[in-house]
Parts: sequence; structure tokens; C-alpha cells
Amino acid sequence: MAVLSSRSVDPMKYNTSTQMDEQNSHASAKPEDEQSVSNISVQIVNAEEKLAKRIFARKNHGKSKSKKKVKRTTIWNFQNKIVLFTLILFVIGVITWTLLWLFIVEAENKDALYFVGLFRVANIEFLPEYRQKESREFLSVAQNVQQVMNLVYTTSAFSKFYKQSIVSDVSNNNNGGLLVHFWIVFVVPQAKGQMFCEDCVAAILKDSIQTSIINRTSVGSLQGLAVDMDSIVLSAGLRSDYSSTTGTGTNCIYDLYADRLHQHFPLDITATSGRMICYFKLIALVGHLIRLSIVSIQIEADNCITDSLTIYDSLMPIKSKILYRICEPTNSLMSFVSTNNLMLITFTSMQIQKWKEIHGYFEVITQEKCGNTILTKERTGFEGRILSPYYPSYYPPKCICTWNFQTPQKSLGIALKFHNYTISEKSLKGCERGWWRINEHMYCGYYIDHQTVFHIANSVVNIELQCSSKLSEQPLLVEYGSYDISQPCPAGYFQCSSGLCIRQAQHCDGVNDCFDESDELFCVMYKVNCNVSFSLQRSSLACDGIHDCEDGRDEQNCTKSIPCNNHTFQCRDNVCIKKQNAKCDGTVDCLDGSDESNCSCGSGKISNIYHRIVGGSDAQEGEWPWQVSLHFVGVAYCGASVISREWLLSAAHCFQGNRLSDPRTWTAHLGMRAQGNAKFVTPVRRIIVHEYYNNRNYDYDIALLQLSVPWPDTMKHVIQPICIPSLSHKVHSGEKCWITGWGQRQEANDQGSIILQKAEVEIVDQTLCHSTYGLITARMLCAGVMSGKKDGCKGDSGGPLSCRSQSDGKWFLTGIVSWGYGCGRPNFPGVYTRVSKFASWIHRYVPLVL
Ligand code: 4AZ
Repeated sequence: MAVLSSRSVDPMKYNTSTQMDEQNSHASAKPEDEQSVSNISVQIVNAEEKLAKRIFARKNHGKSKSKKKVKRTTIWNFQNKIVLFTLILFVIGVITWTLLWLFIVEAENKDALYFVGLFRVANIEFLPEYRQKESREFLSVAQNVQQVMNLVYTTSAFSKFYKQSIVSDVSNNNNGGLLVHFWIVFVVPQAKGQMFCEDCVAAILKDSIQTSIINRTSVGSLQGLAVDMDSIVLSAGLRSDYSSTTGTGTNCIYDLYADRLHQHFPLDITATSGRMICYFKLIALVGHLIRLSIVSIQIEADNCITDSLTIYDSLMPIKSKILYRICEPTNSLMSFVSTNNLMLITFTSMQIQKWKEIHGYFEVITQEKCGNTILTKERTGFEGRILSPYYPSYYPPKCICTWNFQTPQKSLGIALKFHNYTISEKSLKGCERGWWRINEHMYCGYYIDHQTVFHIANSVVNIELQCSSKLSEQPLLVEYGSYDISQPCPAGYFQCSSGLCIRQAQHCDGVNDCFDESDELFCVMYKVNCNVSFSLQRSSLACDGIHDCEDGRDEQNCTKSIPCNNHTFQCRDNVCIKKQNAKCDGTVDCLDGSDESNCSCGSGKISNIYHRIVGGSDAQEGEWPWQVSLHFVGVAYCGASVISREWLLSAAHCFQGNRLSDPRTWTAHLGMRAQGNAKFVTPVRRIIVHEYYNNRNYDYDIALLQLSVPWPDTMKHVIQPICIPSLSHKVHSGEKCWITGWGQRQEANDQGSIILQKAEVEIVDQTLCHSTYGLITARMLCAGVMSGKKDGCKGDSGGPLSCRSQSDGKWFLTGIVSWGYGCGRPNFPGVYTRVSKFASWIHRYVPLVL
């Protein structure tokens, strides 16, 4: 009403209507107009007064009173009609606009939430007609299930938000009955989106199923449908998947039936332009499984942001049914096995700039029973092998394998040699990548980069492997054989308390090779003897690449490391090449390119200007040109080191979790001293976390980051790479190195530093560090000062431990800030990733020649 009133006295409008009224003064008066005028706001009175005055003036000019009266009434009526008309228009406008606004706001604030799932219906037999989505049979069964789902959700706590359920597939399966794949859609105000968790939506469905305790079966009744409780899987789905698989989105969707055993059905995908999402539903003969083999895949390598190939253990893109995701191009054969007669492969490409190609095939295979009973030979030594299910394929996430071993004599036990794998006693936490039960002892399995041997001092050994990972796992090969319990390890080997045999040289080398620490216990005495009886222990200490003796004599005169003469250069693969000056001449002479590696890194140029060795805490501008600050969603979170134009090295633990592993959440700040003043900032394109990273003990704590934009040549004065030490690069305890970062300056103060901090630390003897922490693996090293005070802390993780080479003055990335007990505590040095162990892993991705 307020708006209406003010408009009615708009002077402009009023004047215009007055003029018009005067022009139309001959028009006759209408009583109903008068009536309507009287309804208009009181402020109109002003207009009436003005009008009256004018009429009065005219009257004085000698015009007849009666005529004037008629004219006045006419003018009044007409003028008000216009005002009224304007007002009505205005009111209608306001109402329409308000409604429209309300509608838009309402619509904007509501989200459609999609859930995708499956369950098995035991009391409906599969009919071939179900394969045709238009068939009467499919429509009838789909309608039946949809009605049941409607009833479940319209009578639930979520009824207000429930929109619909759609059955997208019904198929046969190896457990009998029908496997029903469905979508559930809710329309939810944004504020209430949180309450729609996957478990909550699944719980409503599960709670609606009536099971009988007497029957002791997982199949219950859901409005007449015999639904298998154990088969219910449900996860949040994507709108794009919903529209594609329910027939409104992409038409790149194929149902492929494999009805012959062991025949290779080709699966080749080529994408040349645009945005692409394709679905390949593979359905095998009932009672069988599907093996998908990927021969080669050429896709963009950026953590599945642009391109991805996802393999599901279902017919719909259900997150919890993902068997594997391929995000990297590869030419090596990989194969995956389903747990049922179905598989879905989705290929997504967000933008196609380059040619994308996937070559592979799938086949129908028979179900394998894994495990057996094995009687070993009397002769000791490895004699056979046990394999993960469907070896050499990746093994599916659900399996139980049991091997029962029996040796011919009580004096013989069972030895297991795990390839690229180890087992260690299970703690209270569960095992992430499957677990083992060996004669009632529980162990977790871990993938590592070498073999480990495990002994069980018993003639009867029961071994159970439970595959309990979320995804398919790399194939496993374990050699077995009998061994003499009284003489467990072959000559030259040391036996850990767990039964594991390690090379004698690994005993007391300061590295926890046994995983139960037993190889590093009681070693201090052994060390003291180093000087006294070096010749006696020579075989186990000398020339193993580890600095065992304090005076370094164990690693002196080691001929194996100097096979090349003064006129030749020794490549990293130990090949000698002719020219001495082959190093850094711009031509790759070594097959492995090592003559051209570390040529333009760790330059001492800047260090000559700044005297880094001098203590102090604030770093100088340009002093650590390889130091990078990694920002996660805009906040400084971890450190990293520049190792080439487009690659950084950091710690794997910085990228653990859904959001942290997404390169789009990170930016790299290079050439920076004070936070916010980086000379070069770029988004991160790709994160490669080491495949053996172990989030329990921080083993293999290393990750490579590829920059979206390589830093330019013009930044050379402030950005420079640090050298990567080779595997044989030695680091000596007591050696002085530097740690740098913007992390916390105190353990208790959770604020990072604005100015880059530096601290000089000492490499700590590995045995001493092991006695402090226990679990120090060969991929770790310790550095600090025993008084505490100088240490890395939260926020420094991933940053460099830089050591300057005595021989050529170059700076080497000896370590990566990884973990430790608190920060700067006396006797608790920082633990760093030993970078030299990863030289070849790094060069798998980063070219040797910069
Ligand atoms: C961290 O939380 C962290 N004192 C890094 C290094 C150390 C401790 C904690 C070593 O990122």
C-alpha cells in the first residue's frame, strides 16, 4: 500500500494526466469512475485541490458553472481512471515479480540428490525379455519394484523430499534371482542436503525389509519382493550418470553380452573431439565371471580430472562397487576380474584436445577356488608358489583363500617368500589392504619394493588370506618351501624374531628391515666393535652403501663403486663411457642419461651471495630457490621442492584424503620468501603419490607434483631446481644440512610463519634414531639436534632437507620433511623421507635431463 500511495502522487505522472485530462475535457463523466476514485489513497486529495483551483480560475473567465461542473467531473474520472489503471498494472507487476522471484529462489535453493544402488530379488526368475527395456516384461517388473520403492520412501522420514525411483537394469546373476539396479531421486532444500547420507537412505530400505530370525537367511520380504539384505548396495550418484543411464543423456551406452567362455571380446575406445562419456555394460554367462584386460590406454595424465576409465563390479556407476580407476596412460597389460557375471566400464573425457585411445578386451572366465592343501618336500628350499586369486590379474576385493601346509617332518617349518610384499603383525587398527591369519596370528599385508621371507616354525601351517581392500589389488606371488627349524636362514642371512630372513648385511645397519625391529636390537655394542674388529665383521658391514662405522672405514676402498678409470665416466647403470667430459656436455652419452643429470640443479651460485651456513632463522630472498609453498584451497599447507621446470617433490602424506588428493585444490608458490609474495604461482596439474605409501608408518612418504604451468626461464634468478641424489649417494651421520619452511615455529603454536625459516640440523645416526622411534624403515632418515629446538613442524611437511655436497658444492635433496614425535623435543629428531632410495622412481616420471 505504501508503494501504491507514493506512486499516486508522482508529480511527473500527475502533470501528464492533468494535461491529458484537459485535452479530453469533453468526455462524459461516469459515476462508477467516481466510485473507484474514492477508493484511492488519501494523497489524491492534493491533486483534487489543484484541479479545483484551476477550475475556479477558469470560472472567473466567464464560462458557465454547470458546464464546468460536468467538465470537472469528467476530468476527474478520466484522470483517476488512468491513475487507477497505472496502479493496478503496478500491483499486478509487483505480485508477478514477487511470485517469479519466489519461484526462482525456491528452485535455486533446492537440490536434486541422486542415489544409485542395487539389490537381489530372490523370488523372481530372470527372463531374456528383461534385456529389452521397452519389453512388457521389463516394464512390468520395473514398475513393480518402483512401486515398492515408492511405498518405502513415501512412508519414511524423507517422504517430503522423495521424488521417484527408477529401475535402470534387471539382470541375471551368479546368486540366482534378479539383480535390480535402480536410482532414487530426492529434491531437497540446500540446507537439508546434509541429512541425506548414503547410509541413511540405505538404512530406510534395509529397515523396511522383514527378515526372519528362524530362517537364518539374509533374504527378507519387502512388500512381496524377496530381497537379499546382504546384496543391498547404495551410494550417492552423479546427475550426469543418472540422465545417461535412465535414457535422457548420452547415447554412448552399450550392453555387451559375452556368451562364450575364454573368447576375447574386443573393447576399443577412441575419442577424437568434444566431451565424452561412455558406458559399456558387460554381461557374462550366468555362473561365470568377467575378466577385463587393458592392453594400452592413452589418456591425459591428471588424476582423472580430464580423463578416466572406471571399472565397476556392477552394471551402474555405484561408487562402492569401483574395482579400479585408471587415470594414467600405460602400455603395460593390466587385467581385472569381477565378483559376479557383470561389469561396467565408464570412459569419461572432459575435453578432447589430443587423440584418446583405449585398447583392451574382455572374456568370460570360470570362478576359481583359491587355496589348497600342500604337502611340502623333505628337501629344504623353495619348491612352489601360492598366488592371489586370478593371478596375474588384479584380485577382486572380496576373497578368502586358505592354504593348509604340512611338512614331512616335525623338524621342518614353512618358509614363505613374498614378492614385493611384506606382512607385519596386525595392530588394533584394521588392515587396509587385506589381512593374513597364519596359525592364529593376524598380520596386515603391505606392498613394498622388495622381497621378504617369512618363517613359520611349525610342521602344520594354516594360512588364510582375506582380501578386504576397497579396490582390486595388485597380484600377489608367494614362494613356499620347507626349512630346517633349527637353522632357519640360509648362510649369509639373519633371522628376525618374526621368522623373516634378511641379508646379514641388513642386520644392525640402522634400518628396520625386519619390521619388528629385531634386526636393530642390541646393535650398539656391535657398533662399538666396528673399529676394534672391523676385519671380523667386514663381510656384513663393508661396501653395503651404508655408513656403519663412525670413521666410515666400512665404506672406504669399495671397488664396486669405482669400476671406471680416470678417463672414463661412470653412468648410473655402472657402464663406463669414454669421454671424461661427457658429463653435462648437453649430449646424452649414458644409456640411462645419467651423464646429463644434475647438471643444472642445486647451483651454488646463489649460495655464494648468501652465507647460508650462518645460523639465524629468517631466510634471505632467493636463498632457497627450490623451496615451494603448497597452498591447499588458498591456505599454506605443505612444502615442496623444485626438481625440474614442471615437477616438484613433496611428501605423500600431504595428499591423503578425497580433497587433498585432488590437484585442483592446490597451488604452488615458487620463488617466495614472505607468504603472499611469490614470484610465480601456478595450479597443480597432477599428483603422483608413491604406490607403496603406507599411512600407518609413513613408509614411502613421497609424492611428485606436476605443475600446470612450468616456471619460465625469466625466473631463473629466483627459482632453481635442487639435485636428486642417486641411489649410491651417501649421507653421513653428523653431516650438517638445512631444513626450510613456513610451518609452525613451535609445537604448541598452530600458526605458520610469514617469512621462510631455515635451521641447520645434523644427520642422525640411523641406529640411534631407530632406538628412539623403533619403526624406521630403509626409506627414512633422521636429522635434528639432540637438544631439540631445530626441527621441522606442522606445515613444513613435504619441504626439503637440503645438504650441500662436499665434492662439487651442489645442493642435494637428501630428505623430505615427513614425521616425528612433536616438534623440537630433545632427543626426538625429525624423520625424513630418504630421497636417494627414490631416484629411479622419480626418473620414471621426470626426465633426467632438465
Ligand atoms: C607435521 O605434522 C610434522 N618434528 C612435520 C615434521 C615433524 C613433526 C610434525 C617433525 O607436518
